[in-house]
Amino acid sequence: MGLKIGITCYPTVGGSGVVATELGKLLAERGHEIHFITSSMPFRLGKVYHNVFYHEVEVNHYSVFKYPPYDLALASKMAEVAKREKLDLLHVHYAVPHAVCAFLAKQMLGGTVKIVTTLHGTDITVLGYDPGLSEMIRFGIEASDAVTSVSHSLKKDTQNLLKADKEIIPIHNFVDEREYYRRDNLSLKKAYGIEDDEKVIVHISNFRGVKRIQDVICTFSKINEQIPSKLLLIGNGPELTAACERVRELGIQDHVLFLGKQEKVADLFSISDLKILLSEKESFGLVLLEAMACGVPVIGSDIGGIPEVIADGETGYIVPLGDVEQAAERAVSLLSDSEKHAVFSLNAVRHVQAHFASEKIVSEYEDVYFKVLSEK
Ligand code: GMT
Repeated sequence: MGLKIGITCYPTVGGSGVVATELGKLLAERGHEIHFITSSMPFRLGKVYHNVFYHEVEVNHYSVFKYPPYDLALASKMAEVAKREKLDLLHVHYAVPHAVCAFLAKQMLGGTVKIVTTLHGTDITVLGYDPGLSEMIRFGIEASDAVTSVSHSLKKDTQNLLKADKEIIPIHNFVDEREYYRRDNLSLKKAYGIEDDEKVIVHISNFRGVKRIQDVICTFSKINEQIPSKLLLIGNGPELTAACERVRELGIQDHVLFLGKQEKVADLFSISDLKILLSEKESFGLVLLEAMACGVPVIGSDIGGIPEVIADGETGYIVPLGDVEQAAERAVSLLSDSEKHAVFSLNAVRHVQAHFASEKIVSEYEDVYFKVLSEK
């Protein structure tokens, strides 16, 4: 039976917006009717879907309010769309403010719509430490009909930090295999001025402090001492200026390419030999999955959900947080052994297919939907 589902996410935040969007597309392909309710268009659908709709949350600016009331506008839009379109459920990504807004919308409707909340990380591992917000986050979780988390680690963090009395169902992230696969892209490598014999290391993030960009640069510098290589830094964010400075200090500016935000990252993974993500907080690390799907082995820190994504010693390596020596050592061992690299690359693709296939993960979300709808 096709369901009518409202989806709300932060359209510009990154991984959570990508997962919410991709999930909506794949659910639509399975015959569900999808209504995105967000502040701006969260996606490029790539084609027209007759059963995907977008409802923009507009916030009017009134001089009496110091801050525009986005949360109220969102709740109101959720209630309006749910009522008019007869939605079965609202699937919100992030507990605050989205689960709380959905609860308000549900109250406005007399309880006729179900709420499924997916926790992505920042709402728990960053905002959860804010005493001014933690009670509200717990409320959003407990007011939901079902709660999922993108990793077992995030489930544990949520339980430890918020002591929320609610079942949390871990559902891992996924990638759309039609987009994330390795393609022949030698001309792109050439266009960037990268020599054939140079290895390409890639890092993608929003350059927030938790991503520890300095560790990425330091690791690369050590790799580059032993192996001719280039570092692709993709994304924008608060630490970017400091990153540029560090690159200059280390005298490796000819080896680092700052590419800014990019959309077609599968094309960039296709010219890459290694992906590194050395964050201090990472509930999942969607970029690791995207890289592995494109046959790129990965090195990640031993925190959060990263060990659930990387098969250590098979698809890449997990290294202690902050241990740039070990990260560089592992990278050099992999990049200097072409046979080993080829095995890791194949393992990476297979690992994604076996554990994070979109078909499997979307079915897990559907099971949650049907379960909440079967309950009173
Ligand atoms: O990593 C970020 O800063 C963005 C953030 C987001 O909300 O999009 O990413 C979180 O959700 C992603 C999708 O589930 C996860 O892959 C990221 O690991 C998670 N980020 C953190 O936990 C820091």
